[in-house]
Amino acid sequence: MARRKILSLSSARERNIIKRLQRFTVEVPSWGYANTGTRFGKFFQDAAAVDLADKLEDAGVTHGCTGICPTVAVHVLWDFPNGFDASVIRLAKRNGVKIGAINPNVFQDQRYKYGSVTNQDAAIRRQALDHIVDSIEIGRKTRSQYLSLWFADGANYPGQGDIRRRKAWATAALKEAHARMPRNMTMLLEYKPFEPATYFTDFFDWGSSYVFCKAIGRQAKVLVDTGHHLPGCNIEQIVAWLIDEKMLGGFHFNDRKYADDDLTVGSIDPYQAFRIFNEIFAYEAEVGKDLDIAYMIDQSHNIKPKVEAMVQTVCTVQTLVAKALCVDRKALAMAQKREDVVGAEEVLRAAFDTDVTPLLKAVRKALGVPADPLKAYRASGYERRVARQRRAKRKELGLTEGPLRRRKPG
Ligand code: PSV
Ligand code: MN
Repeated sequence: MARRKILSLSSARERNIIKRLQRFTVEVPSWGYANTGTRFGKFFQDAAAVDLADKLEDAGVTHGCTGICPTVAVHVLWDFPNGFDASVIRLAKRNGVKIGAINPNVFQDQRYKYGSVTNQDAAIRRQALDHIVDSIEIGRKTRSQYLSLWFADGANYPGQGDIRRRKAWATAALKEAHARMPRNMTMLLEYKPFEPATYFTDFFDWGSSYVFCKAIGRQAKVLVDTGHHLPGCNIEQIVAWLIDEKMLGGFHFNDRKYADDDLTVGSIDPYQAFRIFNEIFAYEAEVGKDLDIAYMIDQSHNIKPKVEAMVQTVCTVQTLVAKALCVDRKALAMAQKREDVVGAEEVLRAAFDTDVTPLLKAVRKALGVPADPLKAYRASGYERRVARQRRAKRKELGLTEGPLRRRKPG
């Protein structure tokens, strides 16, 4: 059985782990702070963000507690419904964060019923491309490193669309977008096997994103959303291949049980997230430098309080990163060489079973954040305060979304 290890923090190896943890950051999504839910409805929360200012405030609090999420991904149409206003850059700064990945939205307009960049109508493809180019311009102003693309394009019925022509249209549009990007911007191309399309999606798996990226240009890379795979898929193998091909652009972390459930990272299968991080740190150990990839969270909670859920998620990611950094690479290599199958697996399990609390304490001390971020956040009274403020704000704006008041019994 794998033994539970307690780290002493005295060795050079442990000091290196702490340093790597200090450099590790993960981006939060603005949409994780708003009232969101399933297609069957939303359960509204008073404390949920009303607008981008609230989202940035929540992101600032998340970063303040954890010290490792200095950037916020934005979804253009959700966050800038009246157009982009450069004052958000200052607003973000005031909250101690920066604008991160820019996510265009080419899936909500009625004209995209039969596709956006894959639509047979050239005018609709142009509309989608124009929006992506506008998003690139926003990214230029906010100095964002990433343009993050997800397409709902697909078909619901066999025979509905010409698969190869759609592929060609998407490639042409994204090549054009790529040509408009600043040199320091990376285009992240996400995939998803189904939903909302049910027969096929045009960007359906890592292979399709890889093929698109290769055709689009050097600044296009694959984005792995951990919730976007068919059951049983070996995600860490995909990650290892993409690393090896220098095509891994970033992650959208979340967990899933049945489909794209948007569950909290590690709530269902923490060992899978650990195995993904293990592939990343195995490569970093081999080449002696950090991989340049975007670590991002993509979760929208219908039930959990938003900021609490985000702090919990960020801490879970950090814990799993710490565990993956504890893998004894030399012992693993030796076990693999000897074909010691049980021994090799035990090396991984020992790392996964390591109590990383002392490591996390040391890292948080160095970052100047509370030793227990979730506890500190809960004790801060932030949620109660913003619930009051945002209730009043909704009333003033005439917004009806808000939880039903509990009736007094009897
Ligand atoms: C689609 O399911 C997705 O994963 C994309 O990343 C979107 O941008 C995001 O979710 C919206 O919630
Ligand atoms: Mn995603």
